[in-house]
Amino acid sequence: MKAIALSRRLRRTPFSEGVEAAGVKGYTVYNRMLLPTVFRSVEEDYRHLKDAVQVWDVSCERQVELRGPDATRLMQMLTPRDLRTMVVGQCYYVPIVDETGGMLNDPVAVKLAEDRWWISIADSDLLLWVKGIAYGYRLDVLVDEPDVSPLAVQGPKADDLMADIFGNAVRDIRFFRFKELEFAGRKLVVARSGYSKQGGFEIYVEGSDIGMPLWNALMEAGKRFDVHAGCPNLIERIEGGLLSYGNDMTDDNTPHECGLGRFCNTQSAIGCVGRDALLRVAQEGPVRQIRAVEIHGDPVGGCDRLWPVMAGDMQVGNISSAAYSPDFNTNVAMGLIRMTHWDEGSEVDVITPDGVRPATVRETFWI
Ligand code: THG
Repeated sequence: MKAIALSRRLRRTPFSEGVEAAGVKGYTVYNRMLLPTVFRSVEEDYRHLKDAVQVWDVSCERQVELRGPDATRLMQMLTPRDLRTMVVGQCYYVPIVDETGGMLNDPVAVKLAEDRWWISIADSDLLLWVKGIAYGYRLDVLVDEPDVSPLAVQGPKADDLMADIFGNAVRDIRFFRFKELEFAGRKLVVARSGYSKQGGFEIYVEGSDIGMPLWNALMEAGKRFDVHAGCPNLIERIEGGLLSYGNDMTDDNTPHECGLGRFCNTQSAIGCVGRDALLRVAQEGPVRQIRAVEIHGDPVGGCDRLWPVMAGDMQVGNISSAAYSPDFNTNVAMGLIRMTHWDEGSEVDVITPDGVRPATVRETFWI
């Protein structure tokens, strides 16, 4: 593929200068913003993520801010996860559904105050849907995209590096909780979360002007931990079963098909616009669901279109993400699999661009 043209429509980030200086080798586009995909090689980045600590420019996880008396009411209209027990200082992974129960996004919701939320979105134009609902229901709430860019610090040495910058208070932040901690005289939201299974934090960098100062501080303090610029890693996220909106699911899928039923309390999520539709589909249960799939044989290339999953002549699913895993010495993959073949150990064939491969359906992911 040829290089992609840059323009105002493809947004740079507050950290782009640092990303380029670190030798970024590839990008994707996410929420119309640059998202690095590789620095050294996907395999080297993977090894380093599991052994050390990386700083990730995930500015493309844009925030939809809800502010005002109806902010919490609006947030509950968007998701079938019951938010009533969620307290200020917590983050929730929340399916967002439309009126048919179709997935519109799978963001992290951050409860900043009783009347103020950030929705840290995956790759779809959620702002438009949220503004439409706020206006259509005449809600007393402001909805906009603030100047907030997440910077993730991921890997086994993340606690030590973050403690150097923000103090030992970071060590006490619980999973999916945040504290407001100071950098350069500014209070920043620092959460224990991130798009890897290696542990770490996300700093919601409020104000683009402190982007590079924070990036540089992390890189300087991180020298003794072998810090490197990194990015969400394809291999590691498939091993961990982390879904990628637009790749592994779309608005054609319900949260239950995505395996996100554990984040739905549809019965008690009063106000959710997709509630009636989801109550219907939850009653029946899904007939296809995202599963881990082990593809046997030589390493497969990345998956830039759906690969049919076959049982004899019958198509029983699709692979949406795949990569060779050095740690598990097999091709790890995920995809929607019909219920007739979704049980642990089901033997299937995957039609990859370079031939048909035997594969085994798994009930759990690798990490
Ligand atoms: N962090 C933040 N914003 C994001 C992402 C993120 N926006 C885009 C994208 N990632 C949204 N998708 C996900 C997918 C998975 C998780 C978070 C966001 C995730 N899942 C954990 C898991 O499945 O193991 C934990 C879920 C839980 O137990 O609550 O972290 O990464 N800010």
